[in-house]
Amino acid sequence: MLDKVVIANRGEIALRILRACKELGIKTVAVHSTVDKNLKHVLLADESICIGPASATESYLNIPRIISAAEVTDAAAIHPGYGFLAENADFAEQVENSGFIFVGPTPDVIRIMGDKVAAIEAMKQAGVPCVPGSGGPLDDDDEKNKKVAKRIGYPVIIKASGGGGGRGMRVVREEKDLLKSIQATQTEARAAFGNPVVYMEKFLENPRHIEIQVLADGQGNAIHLGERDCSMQRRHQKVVEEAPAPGITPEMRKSIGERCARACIEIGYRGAGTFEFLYENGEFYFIEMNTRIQVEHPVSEMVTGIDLVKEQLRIAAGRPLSISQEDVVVRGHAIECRINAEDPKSFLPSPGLITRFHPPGGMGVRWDSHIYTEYRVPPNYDSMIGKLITYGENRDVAIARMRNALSELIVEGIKTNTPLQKDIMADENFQNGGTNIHYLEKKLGMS
Ligand code: MV4
Repeated sequence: MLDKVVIANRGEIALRILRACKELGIKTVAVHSTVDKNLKHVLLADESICIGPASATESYLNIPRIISAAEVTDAAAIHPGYGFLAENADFAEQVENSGFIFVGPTPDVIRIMGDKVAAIEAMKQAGVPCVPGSGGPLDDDDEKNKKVAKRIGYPVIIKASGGGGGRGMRVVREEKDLLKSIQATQTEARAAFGNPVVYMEKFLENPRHIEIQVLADGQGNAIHLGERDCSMQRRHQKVVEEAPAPGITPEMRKSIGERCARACIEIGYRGAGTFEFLYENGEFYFIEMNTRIQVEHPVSEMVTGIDLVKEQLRIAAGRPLSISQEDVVVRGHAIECRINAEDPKSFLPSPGLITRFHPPGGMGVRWDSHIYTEYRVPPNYDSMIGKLITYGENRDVAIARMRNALSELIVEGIKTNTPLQKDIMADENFQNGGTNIHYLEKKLGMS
């Protein structure tokens, strides 16, 4: 097993990684900014190094400082968590070139998945169902682009190849708007991502966002851990996630999951990964792949009993997958509510001192968070302060436990989105299951 791991992240995921390391007997190094010196995982780590000021560009995004921390502590590997440098191929490459193990896929695979046109092409080749589209970049031939759109059928969506996660997209409903929309998206993409390449897809009006969790060892073995439904979102920020996705049968799960696992083997994937799909009228359409551990990974862990972060570390140590597909059984139901330090109505961030804190508990309740009484939420980073996850033998039990757990959660001194989460859990349409990606924004617009 790895001897020592640098945790190149902060907050709840840094603590989550630390816990997995401790279970595996791996020593830990916390690297942190000045304002994060009292984070829970920093206090629990074997060693800690301050790598810079609060500004993420000078600390959690500063590649030389993180690699230097690995050097001075003589660590074996660096775990990037999510966000920050997790999907930065140059970082993964520099980590490897400095003689350390990057806990994640190879730099070339990260690079392919960061280029959405290349990612879609790779998945199409590997037999993963994709959205009908241009099948490559759009060029400057106006007549050709009009023909592509006509073949796909309006409405279409123009997306930036360097984008992803909802950045750099434009819906086009009629031919008269096509050319100026392509140009505008190209201009935006060049400015935002330094890459003007755009592509075209059929625009799906009311899909759900369903994603498949995979694990691969880079030695010819890959498995899937079923799906998560992440449709409950606002402005591309997920609010609630669950596993399994309502209405997805074991046969559908096996079919799409096995295609993702097979694709992992074909592209030489290593580590934990997520295939993002839009799901509409009973069909899955691949849109993007995430090459990191994701915020919502606990719901997959709860329904399969597999510790995804421990698996990441075992794979990074060069061990072949210890689990086979037959060992993976999706049982019961899990829901995650993201708890953010924000105003539940305006959604403005609400950093500051937590004056009182009581975590929820009880059977089937998991609280993944770094917060404590007297902890100060800094204004410099993402506003997520914790994840409340409940498990039950079925969805109704998971929801009932979530409603209890939310009512037990006490965070005082700052505002949180707990009231919004209580509203969602009490919502009849959520309770029925299967709401689409537009549901929450429509609900918030009405109320
Ligand atoms: C789409 C789409 C409809 N049709 N692609 C937004 C985030 C990025 N990952 C892809 N996104 C979308 N791509 C086609 N062909 C609708 C969205 C979309 C969306 C997707 C997932 C979750 C939330 C969303 C919210 C708005 C739009």
